[in-house]
Order: sequence, then C-alpha cells, then structure tokens
Amino acid sequence: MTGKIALITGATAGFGEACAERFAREGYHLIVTGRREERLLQLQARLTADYGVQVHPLTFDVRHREAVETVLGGLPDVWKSIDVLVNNAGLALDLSPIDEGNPDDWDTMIDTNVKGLLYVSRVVMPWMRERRSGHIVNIGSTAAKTVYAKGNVYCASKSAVDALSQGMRIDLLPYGIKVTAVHPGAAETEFSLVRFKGDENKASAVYTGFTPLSGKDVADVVWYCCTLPPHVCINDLVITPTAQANAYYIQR
Ligand code: NDP
Ligand code: 8X3
Repeated sequence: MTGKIALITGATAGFGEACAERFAREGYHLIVTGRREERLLQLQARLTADYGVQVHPLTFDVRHREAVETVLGGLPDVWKSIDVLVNNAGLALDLSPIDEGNPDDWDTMIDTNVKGLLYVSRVVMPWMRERRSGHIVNIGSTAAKTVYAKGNVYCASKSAVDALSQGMRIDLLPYGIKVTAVHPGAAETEFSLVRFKGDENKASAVYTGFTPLSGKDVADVVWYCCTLPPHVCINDLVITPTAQANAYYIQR
C-alpha cells in the first residue's frame, strides 16, 4: 500500500470523525477506531467512496488493555507503518463537586482519557520508533489548562494528557517522533450529550449564546499541525471559540 497512514481513535463522532474526513480528503489511508462498529463501517464506506482511500475499522474499547493489545497489535504488517496517531477517544461524565462525585464516573474518565491513551500509544510507539518517524497528536482540553468548578476529575485527566504529551516528547526525541498536544475549548459534538448522560436540554444549554467550535474547526487545526516540515513541531496548541477566553470565561 502506498501513501501515508493515520490512526484516529474515537472516530465514530465529533473530532475523531472530522479528523478522519480531513485526513481522507488529503489522501491518507486510515485506521479508525471506536466502540460503535456500525458507525465505523458507515465511515469506512463513505470515505472509501468519496476519497478512494483505504479505511481499516477496528472496534475496541480503549479501556480494555487486552483488547487494545490484541486488536490493534494484531494489525496486518502493511497497516503498522502509521505516520500519524491521533489520540482522541475520550469523554467527561457529569459535573459534580468532588466530595459528591461518582467513583464509577471517575474510573471511566481516568480509564478512557488517561489509561486508554497510554494503551493505544504503547502499541503504536514501537512501530514509529522502528521507523524513526511518526507524529502523535494527543487531544487534551482547555480543561487541562484551567480547572473549573465541578470539573475536578475530568480536568485532572486532561492535565494528565498534557503531562504525558510532554513526557512522550522527551522520551521519543531520539527517534524523531513529533508529539503535539491540541487543547480545544467548547465544541459542539456529542461530548455534552455524553457528559449529561443523554439529557439533550442540558447538553444544548452548554452552547447557547455563543458560537462554539465544530469538529471541523478542530480537525483543521490537527491537520495543520501535521503539515509542517520535518524539522518543525507544534508542541502545545490551545484553540477556543472567539467567545471563550479559557475553560471558565465564556461571553454569551
Ligand atoms: P464525542 O462524544 O463526539 O466523541 C468521542 C469519541 O470517543 C467517540 O468516537 C467515542 O466512540 C470515543 N470513545 C469514548 N469512549 C471510548 C472508549 N472507552 N473506547 C473507545 N472509544 C471511545 O466527543 P468529542 O469529539 O468532542 O471528544 C473527543 C475528544 O476531545 C475527547 O477526548 C474529549 O475529552 C476532547 N475534548 C472535547 C471538547 C468538546 O468541547 N467537545 C473540548 C476539549 C476536548 P464510541 O462511543 O463509539 O466508542
Ligand atoms: C471539553 C471542554 O470546558 O467542557 O474538554 O471541559 S470543557
């Protein structure tokens, strides 16, 4: 297979799906992952038809280390030459004061946003190391930069993504592997619907009174980070709607 390959986790919705569309448009072959297989198959059919690229869907839960190692680790050799890994799969659950937080929600956020990112990266990094080339883009959040009320564990999980991005950049330095952390602010995807466990009113209220980012806005920035010459690496990039100053201040 000739051409570049991108692996995008969490490609069944939001930023991941928009990144898949953008990278396919640019001619990348794609490995797309998520738990909702039907959506991955629809994405595969659409991107293959629209852009003529090859799309390899992988269905697994990033929290399950064995599944990540078996399913991702079992990729055919031709798909292991991954040029770009976008660690995007993630979520927030609820907004609650830390003394009233639900430990099951804490587990899910930490297991997905931190441990899932680690498990996926642990499989892919040696392939990049062997080729002495590659680019890892980790999706953090403005929540990594500014802690807000009731955001406690989600903010901590994204701070961990920030720290891990710095750690990866140091440890992968000898191999010429780029590591970029992209930290978006408020973006209207399925994120708030997931956070508020299907409550559409609560979810849409998050985005009233201002124009939020779209998945496409974030995908354009991720793509831009991947277009720079080999000697240039964007380390850390925060992108917000113009109406947002940080995770706390939004002009509505
Ligand atoms: P969406 O809910 O629209 O998409 C989340 C994606 O993550 C889905 O494809 C989902 O796939 C996948 N995912 C979630 N949990 C798992 C899991 N356990 N295993 C595998 N895949 C999983 O949200 P966004 O696109 O907005 O979010 C993408 C990333 O961006 C997240 O890391 C989020 O924290 C971050 N972010 C979002 C912001 C926003 O305002 N929207 C702002 C800043 C950061 P499936 O359900 O099929 O498994
Ligand atoms: C998502 C943005 O402000 O809901 O990471 O935490 S926020």
